[in-house]
Amino acid sequence: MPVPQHLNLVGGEWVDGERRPNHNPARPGEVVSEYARADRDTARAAVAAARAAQPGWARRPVGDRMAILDRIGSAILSRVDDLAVLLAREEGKLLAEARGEVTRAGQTFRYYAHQLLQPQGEVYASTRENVHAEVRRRPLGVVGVITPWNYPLAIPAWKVAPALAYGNTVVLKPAELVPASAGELARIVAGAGTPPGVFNLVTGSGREVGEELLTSRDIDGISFTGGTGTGAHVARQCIAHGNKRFQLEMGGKNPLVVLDDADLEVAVRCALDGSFFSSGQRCTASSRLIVQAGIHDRFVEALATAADALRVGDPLDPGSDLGPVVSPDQLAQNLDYVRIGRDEGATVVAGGAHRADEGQFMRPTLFADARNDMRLAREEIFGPVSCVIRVDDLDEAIDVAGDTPYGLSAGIVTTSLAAAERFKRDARAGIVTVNLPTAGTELHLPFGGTGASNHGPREQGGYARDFYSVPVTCYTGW
Ligand code: TXE
Repeated sequence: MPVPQHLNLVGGEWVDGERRPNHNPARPGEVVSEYARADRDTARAAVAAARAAQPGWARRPVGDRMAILDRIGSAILSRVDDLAVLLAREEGKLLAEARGEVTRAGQTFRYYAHQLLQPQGEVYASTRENVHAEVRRRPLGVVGVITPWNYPLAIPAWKVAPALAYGNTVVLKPAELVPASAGELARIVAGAGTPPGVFNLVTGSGREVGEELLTSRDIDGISFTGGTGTGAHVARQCIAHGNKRFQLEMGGKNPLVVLDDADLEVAVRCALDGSFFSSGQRCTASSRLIVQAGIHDRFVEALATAADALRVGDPLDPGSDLGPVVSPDQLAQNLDYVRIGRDEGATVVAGGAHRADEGQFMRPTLFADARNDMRLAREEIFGPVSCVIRVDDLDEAIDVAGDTPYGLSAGIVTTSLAAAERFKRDARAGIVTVNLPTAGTELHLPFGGTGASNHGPREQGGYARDFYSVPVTCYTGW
């Protein structure tokens, strides 16, 4: 079978660059696709094309923009099977999860097509005589979209779709580990009749191509998802270079609280999913399990047994529960944290060992006897590694859950309505779940966190408009 080739898309033209292979994390010798690496000049040309196309795109009738977004969404949905296989092969998530992600991406484009029929402004009573007061919205302008590897199609979709819907043009820079999903997205966007320059793709390094987007005076805003350190750099560059608007979605160290009154089966199911599924490579993963003393031992035993029973294997094999870790670097980082956890005095109760012949496959690893001040409990690992922290009561659980620099998602497993309501009120996170895993969100609801997890307006749902458009207050005298 020929290996798919992906080029950069600049002003409607396919632009070549230094060719690089993209490998399958489940079978490191296997080339999934080949991509053309963009350099700084290509990135500059993409920004110029987006700038030139923006006024015309913003003036297109909403009906045209809707039709194009709807066609993009439908094209993605018509290709769920092949896009999911490609995504699973390049990122390593299970085929079933990849199918869910592709479907989500398609639905997201269709959702924003229809969001354009919602009210787009507000009328106020003026305090003055013969004055009309209203708030309109205009597009932000040219948006640079910088995305990570863990959701190669869904994250670009939930940034690009609202950006285009609200009249912006886009330069997308995906993570270099996942160029094929972004390359296919570009083909679909171009094939849906999107005018040249409205959507541009530049696949290259953060240091060169990403940096060009951050420092360009022709970009009005950056939407970024990735590591917290990179996010802080994005923020500094955006302020220094034209005071660009920026939106940052970063890491998490998300707590799942399990109270004594919890249904043990529900608690184990939530912890297993939140901690280990997708190999823990979700920013909403639960990596701190905060468990009340009365249920603690039963919970640890049941979760360790369930974790040990998970089958780690090829993402295309329907018998696998977990795929590989995305890259050798990520595996090394995960194993480093397993060593750190042991050195800090936590106890491995599941997994914990890795042999060289296992390649990038890592067994889910669970620590007991963790304390919230350990690095194991404070730093984002982004792998199938979780730890249990014992607490006495709900008050302590809420304190420990909130004692983190992050604040993306937080969950509780309880049968007490009062405890659930208190947790929803007091948990310091942007997403709170009750009797559900901390991961797993819906496209029409706002997504984002607090603290080191987030900066700027929420993504997804109707809230996305706050980033991709600018309110303009108009007073009209008559
Ligand atoms: O992220 P990076 P990486 C976390 C997770 C993981 C760590 C590193 O802990 O182990 O981050 O992952 C681009 N200017 N998350 O290396 O480096 C980069 O090319 C402009 C959490 O993938 O932050 C990529 O497109 N852009 C996370 C994007 O930023 C730059 C998901 C993210 O890369 C740049 C992924 C620069 N100077 C990782 N440097 C989540 N919250 O979901 C890099 N980039």
